[in-house]
Amino acid sequence: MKRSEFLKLASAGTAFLYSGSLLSKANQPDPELSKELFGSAFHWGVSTASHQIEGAWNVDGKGENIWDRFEMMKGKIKDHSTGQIACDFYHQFDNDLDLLKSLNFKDFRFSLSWSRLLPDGTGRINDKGVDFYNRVIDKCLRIGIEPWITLYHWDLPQLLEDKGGWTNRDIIGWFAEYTDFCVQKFGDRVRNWIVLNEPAAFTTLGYLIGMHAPGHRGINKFLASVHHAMLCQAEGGRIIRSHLPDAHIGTALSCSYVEPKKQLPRHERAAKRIDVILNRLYIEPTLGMGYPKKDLPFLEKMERFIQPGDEERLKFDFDFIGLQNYFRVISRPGIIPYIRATKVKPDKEKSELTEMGWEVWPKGIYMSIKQYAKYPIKEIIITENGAAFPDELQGESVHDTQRCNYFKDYLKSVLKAKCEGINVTGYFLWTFMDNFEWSYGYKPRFGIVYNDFETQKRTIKDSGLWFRNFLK
Ligand code: GBH
Repeated sequence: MKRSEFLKLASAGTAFLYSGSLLSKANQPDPELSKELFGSAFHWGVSTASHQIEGAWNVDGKGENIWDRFEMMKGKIKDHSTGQIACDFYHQFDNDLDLLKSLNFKDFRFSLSWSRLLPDGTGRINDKGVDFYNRVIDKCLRIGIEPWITLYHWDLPQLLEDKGGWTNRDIIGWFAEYTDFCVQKFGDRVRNWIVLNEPAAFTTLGYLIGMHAPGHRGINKFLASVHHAMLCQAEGGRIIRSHLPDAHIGTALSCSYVEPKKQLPRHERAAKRIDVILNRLYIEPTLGMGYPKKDLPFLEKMERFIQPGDEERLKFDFDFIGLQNYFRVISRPGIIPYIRATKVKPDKEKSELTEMGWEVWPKGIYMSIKQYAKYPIKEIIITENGAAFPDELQGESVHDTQRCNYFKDYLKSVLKAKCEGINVTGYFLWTFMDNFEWSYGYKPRFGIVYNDFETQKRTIKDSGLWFRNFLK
């Protein structure tokens, strides 16, 4: 029997055996894990993003964003869905935050929708948008949950995209205005700020391969968007710091540990190039190391977007770096233009894969933490980690055995890095409830809470129950 079939059968078997009982086996405490082992100051949270949960896309004065537009184009979203309603968090947040509290989480990461606050991207203010986030923040504080704001999680106002979006250097000014505005409105109550979410993803997927909004393809668009995103990353940090000297400021980077398929120089060089494009490109300029051109020569083309003084402007001394880990990448030499390397597809006979086709490999998060810990980073926080599996709602339960095991194994791996002395200070899982998974629509479910998108009924999955118990 193939391992993947075995795992499916095994999890179905477990679900069957334990259905009806409150705690399924996977939901039992793990003897090797306790929250105390992570220390009493450790942050335990969930991560979310505005466009994936809020819905209310054209309600109360919100402006159009690039995803609202992209979703209307034919064939962009796998199940032809949109984020127009999503989890309707805009109207349900009060109950949702109570639910989060009941699961014993103390930290909530969410992003602000730029076009809900400034519908045109700059200038005109939407007071109802400000009210909404005020209510979310105040609710968090009232029930003892610490809010963590992400300024940009991919939903650029469409009017700014019409002017070139991330490819237009003016975005430094637009983003500065937006950041300044948010900090002035919410900085009296919010201490934790994350400037960007995964610049690697929104530049690569949005401007190089066109799989995400705004759907562009091209090397120059990509390089321009990277440089401008890196300038905004640092500029955002500076603006927050200037208003809030005591703020806890970070940015969230996707990280994938990259390995060569074979121990051959050609393979090793290919792996190095992939490592640049997935990891190093987004952290090294921030640390004042410049762009890693030596290991990926086509980055020389970035030169045309660089202006005098940019090297300094790219730097910012973040309090923490958010690491988001989902999979490792095994690479070999290949024909992808410029990068001349390719990712090797994980073998589903040999490894467990998630619904996204991502390999479950808990050691990967440990390897990534180790890799980033070599840089002079003060504090590492896992700002996302999680998995989609084909969940089934059975009455009032979802026996997501695979997800329970996933979290336990990844947490052990995070703990290992922490025990080796690396300053990992928090873990935010992806994600609170099933939501709009970008170009995949609603099929992949990443939540520890199941959402019925017809009725907006939330059901705590076994993984949610496991966390409730673990965080007690
Ligand atoms: C996160 O992206 C997102 O922050 C979140 O919104 C999303 O719902 C969640 O994960 C689940 O997908 O190799 O060119 O694709 C994680 C997925 C992993 C996508 C790293 C981009 C690197 C660039 N990202 N990947 S590329």
